[in-house]
Amino acid sequence: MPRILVVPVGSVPDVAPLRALADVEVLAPDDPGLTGALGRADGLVVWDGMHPALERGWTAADPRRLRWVHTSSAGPDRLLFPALRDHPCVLTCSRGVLDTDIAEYVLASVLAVLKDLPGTVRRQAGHRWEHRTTRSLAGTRALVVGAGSIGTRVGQVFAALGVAVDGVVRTPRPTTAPFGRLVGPGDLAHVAGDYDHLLVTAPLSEATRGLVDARVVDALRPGAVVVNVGRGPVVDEDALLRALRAGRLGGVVLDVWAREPLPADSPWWDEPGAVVSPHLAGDAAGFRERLEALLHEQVRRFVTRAELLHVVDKEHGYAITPTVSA
Ligand code: OXD
Repeated sequence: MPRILVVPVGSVPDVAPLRALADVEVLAPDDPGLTGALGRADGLVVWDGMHPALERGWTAADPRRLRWVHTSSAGPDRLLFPALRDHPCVLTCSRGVLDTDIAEYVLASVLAVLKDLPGTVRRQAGHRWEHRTTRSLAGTRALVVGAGSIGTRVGQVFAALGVAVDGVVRTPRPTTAPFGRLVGPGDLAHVAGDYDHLLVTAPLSEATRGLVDARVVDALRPGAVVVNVGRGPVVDEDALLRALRAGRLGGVVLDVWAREPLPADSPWWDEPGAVVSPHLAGDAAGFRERLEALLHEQVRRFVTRAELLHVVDKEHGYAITPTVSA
């Protein structure tokens, strides 16, 4: 039976169904036995986060033995440290599981800003009945930065409500629904001003780090809404804060941050035009069970040498299709 090491960094997955298929060892990331266990593992599952001990202990991962690493995260960036990138193992991630919930969260974020729900809640706290005019979603334009699996779902949800949706993609490809137009990252600063909403869903890689920079932020149209559910370092948070404070943006909702948890002294906490969201966009009730179901399917495939799902292109930092076996 293959040996699978499961390292729960946050929550602990239910591994009971896996025990019939593999010899499963569950070890906390700070367990002194971690390095030894890595050395005898054929497969490694990193659950709910990433821990520096894994990178430190990585020299023990036997390139002739360890064939597969899986992360419960949708975005694999935290596991793409140089030694794992160079290791021959196949890396898979939990692509697709959270897409619909993340899309709903992005929609809720934009609607909350357009309909000024935070303002209404603030007035309610002061028992103030104040009529205002709000903004419509239908008829607006959205640019989705990162038109992958999450971005496409976001695009579908917005398009269904009458929003014209375009996307930014690294590799040029023919435009298909829900996108009306797909542009490359180099065009972002030129086109950003054409949109009412900038919706960032991109994974973190060398190509996307800092992609939404000060030039892009400065190009946004007055009243634009910015939402980030991709990765914090994809956007220049300082440039966003400056634009928000200058009254140039309609609102900013950030679910992911350059530093998580957001430090207690971050100026964002007290920013009235911002929603500080603690990296939970996709975590609707039942999400852990859905991630476990994918894990069970992956282990079944690994053990039977079938093709694994959601294999990560280690160079570019996101999941690719087609599938491969390990
Ligand atoms: C992520 C996740 O990758 O929450 O951000 O899975």
